[in-house]
Formats: sequence, C-alpha cells, structure tokens
Amino acid sequence: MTEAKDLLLVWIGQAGVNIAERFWAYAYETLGIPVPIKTGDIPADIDKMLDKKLEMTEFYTEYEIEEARRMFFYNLLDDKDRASNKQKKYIPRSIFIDLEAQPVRSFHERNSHIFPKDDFIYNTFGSHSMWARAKRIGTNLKPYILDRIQSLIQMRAIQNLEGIIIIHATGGGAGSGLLDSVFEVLQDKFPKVPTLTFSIFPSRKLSGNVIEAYNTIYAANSLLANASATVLLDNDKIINLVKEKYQIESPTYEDINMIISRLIFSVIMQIAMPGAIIRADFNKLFTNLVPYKYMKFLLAGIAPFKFDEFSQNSTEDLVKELTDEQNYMADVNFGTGKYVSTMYFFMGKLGPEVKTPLRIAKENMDFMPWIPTGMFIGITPREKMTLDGMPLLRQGIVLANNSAMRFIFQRTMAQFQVMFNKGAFMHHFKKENIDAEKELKQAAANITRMMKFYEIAEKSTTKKRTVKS
Ligand SMILES: Nc1nc2c(ncn2[C@@H]2O[C@H](COP(=O)(O)OP(=O)(O)OP(=O)(O)O)[C@@H](O)[C@H]2O)c(=O)[nH]1
Ligand SMILES: [Mg+2]
Repeated sequence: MTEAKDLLLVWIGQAGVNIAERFWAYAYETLGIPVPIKTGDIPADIDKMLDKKLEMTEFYTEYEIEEARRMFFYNLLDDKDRASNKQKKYIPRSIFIDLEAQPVRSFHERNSHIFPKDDFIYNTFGSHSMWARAKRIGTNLKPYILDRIQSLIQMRAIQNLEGIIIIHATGGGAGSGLLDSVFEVLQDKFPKVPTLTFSIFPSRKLSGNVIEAYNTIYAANSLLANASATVLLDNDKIINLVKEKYQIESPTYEDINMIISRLIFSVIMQIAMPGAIIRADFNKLFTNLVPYKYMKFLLAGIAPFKFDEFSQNSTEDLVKELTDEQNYMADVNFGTGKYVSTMYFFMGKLGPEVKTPLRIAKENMDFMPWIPTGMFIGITPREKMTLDGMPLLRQGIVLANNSAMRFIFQRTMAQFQVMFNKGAFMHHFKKENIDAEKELKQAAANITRMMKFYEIAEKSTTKKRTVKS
C-alpha cells in the first residue's frame, strides 16, 4: 500500500472559479460520489448510493476509487449525521480566491451545499483587470489567505500535502496579481511542496483586454520563480479543437472548461493511481519533465479529444491522436521545436503493447539529443471504464516539454513590447506606487532568458550540459 497523498486545489480568478464548477461536478460523477444534498431535501442513504455508483464506475478498482476520493475530498461523518442517517459528506479539498465578489458569490449560491463558505476568499472591489490593483489587494489579503489555507488543511485533515495545483488565467488581474500573493504565501508556508499550475495564456482572438499582455508578463515571471511546472493552455486553440472534433459552431467557455477539467482531472488521477503498471507520482512528474528550473513549461493533449459514447478508438488511433502536434491545447508553431521530455499516460482497455505504436511515433519526433530517454509511459489497464457517467474504452494524455512552446511567450512579448515602448498604461501602476517600468523590464528580461535557455538547448547537438539553471 502506498502512503496517502493529499493535494490542495487552488482556483484563482474568474477563469479558475468557472473551471472549478465544471471540474468538481466531473469529479463527483466520475468517482461515483453523490453530490451533497441541499438543505431541505430528504437525505438518502449515501452508503447505499455509493455502493450502487461504485458498480457503475468500473474504470477504477474499489481501492483506487477510495484513494482518489480520499485525495480529492474530505469525508465528513459527523456525530449528528451518524445518529440520523449515516450521512457521508464528501467535501472537496479546494479553495477559491478572487477579487470580484459577484462571480464567487453566485458560484457559492449555486453550490453552497457542496463548498463551505470558508472555502471562498474574495474582495468587494475587483481589480479592473489590473495586476497592480490585484497585487495591492492581494498583499493585504495575504494573512487572510494564509489563515484560510491553514484552517482548510486542518479541517479537511490534509496530513501529507504532496502537491498544490493552481488553476488561473494569466491575463486576468486576479490571475496574475493575486497569483503572486498566493505564491508568496505558499512559498513561505510550504517551501518544499511542489506546485503544478494550469495556466490559461491570452489567446489571439479571445483576449478581452489590451492590458492582458502586461498581466501575463507579470504572471509568467511569477510562474518562472515559483511554479514547479506549468501546463500552458490556450482558449483559442481549445475552441478550434472543439469546433473541429465536436462540430460545434460556436463553442462556449462551458465547452472549453469541460475539456480543461477533464485534462486536470486525468493528470491528477494518473499521479494518484496505485494500480498503474508504471506509476507516476507528483515528484516523478517534475523529475521527468523538468530538467532545469526554467525549463518547466508544458504542452498538454488528451485523446480521444472527442469523448462520447461512440469514442471507441483503437490503441493505435489513440497514440496517433496523442502524438499529433496539432492536438496540443496551446497554439504553437513547431518549426524548429524539439522535445526535452514527454510523459504519456494511458488508461483503459490496453496494456504494455501501447509502447509499440509510441516507439514508432517517437522516430518522427524531434528530441533534444542530450536527453537520454525523453519518453515516460504510464499505463493503467482496465477492462471497462466510465468517465463523467459515460462509457469509454481507453483514454490517453500527454504532457510534453518542447522548446516550441516559447512561441506562446514570444507572442505575448511582442504585444507587450509595443505597449511598453510607448509607456502605455503606466499611470495605472504609478497610482499604486509601483515602479512598473523597472519591474516589467526585469520580468521581460527573465522571460527572454528562459526562452533563450530553450533555444540554446534546442541547438545543442552534444550530450554535454549546455545550460545552467
Ligand atoms: N477557459 C476559460 N477562460 C476564461 C474563462 N473566463 C475567463 N477566461 C479567460 O481568462 C482571461 C481573463 O481572466 P479572468 O480569469 O476572467 O480574470 P480574473 O483572474 O478574474 O481577473 P480580473 O481581471 O481581476 O477579473 C481572458 O483571457 C479570458 O479569455 C473561463 O470560464 N474559461
Ligand atoms: Mg475577475
């Protein structure tokens, strides 16, 4: 038996909160946990419901389901419930931090029976999409954020915090400025706990706001300094994939959030699965994917992307979809890009034979020559599985560290540079007593250095160590 692992999920800003709503619905459904009952409803015998649900959730073994339930949720069985109806209540180990009250309040209103009100931190005044405002409010909120996280850890019985997962959009004021304050709190309190972020970078078409480039430069700098690894997500790209594969003409945030939730859930489940032939864990993820501190930006893909009751792809189809660079959830021009490392995880009706098509695919993938293996494969074989209430034969996910990802940063840097050179919007920072000219210049220099690391590594042809972290 493996040691219990505890994770904490931190959702920041509107994008974070929106994705959380979809994610937790998905987690309840897939793990066969009945959604808690709203006060006033007659409580059912949840033990019975859990057993029934377990039969439906054939993807995971009973032990794994228990493990996963334990990892995501705190199982509250209080005396009052015990006396009345053996009511089990699974409460997510999760915290929501935003600056605008309205989206958080309405989220809580809809879900007050699931999330205790202490799980929400918000402020009456929003950031107006400004990093500077969000940073100021975030700095004031730091003691409160620390207090909430500490009591959450205590109340949800988080004993062995193995990793923290942060979900946010870099273009938002909260998703950038608050992110920085959250990192400060986490680094101070849990300096050794690795942090994986799922970060939505501004899209070419969807970004609502010119200021997103400034926010993103700040956020990227923060991620560079603090995250153990960052999965890069791009709304435009996900929209295109949804359009193409689901044939939906105008995908909504709901549609995108569904895909992002499935990716986050699947990555976490892979980290947690004790039943896999080759197991990954949180630390192995970083050891395999992040060779140097600054080379930590990952591309992600999921197959079958189109997930419905008809998605019964063969193992070969799955590998084909997963190794097709067009299917990563970020808009990248692969050009001269080379892989530093990749991790492929498979679940469902398949076994080690999946390695054969992967090895064949690898021959056409450009790996950096100084990395010895570069491909990690995790397999969790299952006869049958059900995800989010739907039967699925097999599923795969990929996390890839490829130097081509620097084009995402180049795009934002180009937008940023045009505004910065003209001194645009600097007065907003001055109002908050922030020397943005200096700070942004430094942040941009750090990002340029990171991109250079990737570029040098890409050009290196020897196995000799060429970059230093
Ligand atoms: N995938 C996805 N992206 C979103 C969603 N809501 C907003 N975004 C994107 O997130 C970016 C803006 O960030 P938000 O999360 O709205 O902002 P915030 O972090 O709340 O910060 P504020 O500026 O303080 O409101 C834009 O690029 C949006 O396209 C969502 O529900 N799903
Ligand atoms: Mg907001």
